[in-house]
Amino acid sequence: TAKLSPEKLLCQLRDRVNVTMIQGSDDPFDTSEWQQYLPGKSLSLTVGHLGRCAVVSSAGSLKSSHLGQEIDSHDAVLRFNGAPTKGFEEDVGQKTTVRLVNSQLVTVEEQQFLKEALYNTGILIVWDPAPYHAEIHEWYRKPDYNFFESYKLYRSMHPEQPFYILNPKMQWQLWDILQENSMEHIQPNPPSSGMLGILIMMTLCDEVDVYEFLPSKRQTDICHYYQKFHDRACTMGAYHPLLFEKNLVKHLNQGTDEDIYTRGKVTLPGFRNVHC
Ligand code: NCC
Repeated sequence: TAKLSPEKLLCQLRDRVNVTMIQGSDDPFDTSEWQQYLPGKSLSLTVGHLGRCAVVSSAGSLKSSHLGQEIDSHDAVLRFNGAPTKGFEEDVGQKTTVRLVNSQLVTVEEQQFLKEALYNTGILIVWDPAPYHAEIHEWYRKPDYNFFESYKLYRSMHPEQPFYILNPKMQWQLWDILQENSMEHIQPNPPSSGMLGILIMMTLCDEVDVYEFLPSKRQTDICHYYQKFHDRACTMGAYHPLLFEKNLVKHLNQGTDEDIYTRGKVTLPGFRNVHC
């Protein structure tokens, strides 16, 4: 299959990927118990109209980037999993508007998740790998990590902090588009938190700057800017179709190659500015 033009691809993403959060009216969640836990207000109402947004990957190449001020100049900043700002402000900034976490972190690292202050800032969103195009109730019975009890516990400890569950449908709608636009066969594993976060911000913002998802000249085997751990799979992907995600994002970039090289920066339009 031939690759779609960037314009057509943006339309496919806008029209076929349904970025929604689980609501109290969604089938297995429409119980009185879940009504107490799920946020009453929608995500878009909670964040309001956002202009320029930044998505900050957790890549080691953010180290010594001095991008902190530039990142904080955005109206909203999305970060991932346990990526800290404290002590790294110079390179990654200090603003956190949304934090997207995977269900593994919420369950396997539950103790840290429940006690570490870094999770208490901004809006939290958790996602879990669902079976390919599964219905919500099928996924609910068999989540990849059973994070629901931990979610409820966190909600009762921090009732004022907005905390959403990403509707799992979107991961496979996005995966299908990744597969259709790749020459090779992709393993049927869901996209990375990075790619999901980019789509979330494209639905909420006028414009999205993504930092160090496409690696700059600072590219390194160091997995995260906040850890000493080395693993090339972090940048290239092993479980997640990271390489295909990065090719797609490169194809959609409206910024310059120079910005990728020096700042690891890609600029994408928000879906409300995509005209099909
Ligand atoms: O490492 P992780 O991702 O938290 O990184 C968040 C997103 O940043 C982008 N990234 C990261 C490192 C790197 N060198 N290059 C990058 O482009 C990716 O887009 C990535 O998604 C995840 O996607 O949720 C992931 O989570 C970790 C881990 O579960 C969490 O950090 C919590 O501890 C996974 N690592 C392991 O399971 C060991 C990782 O595979 C995917």
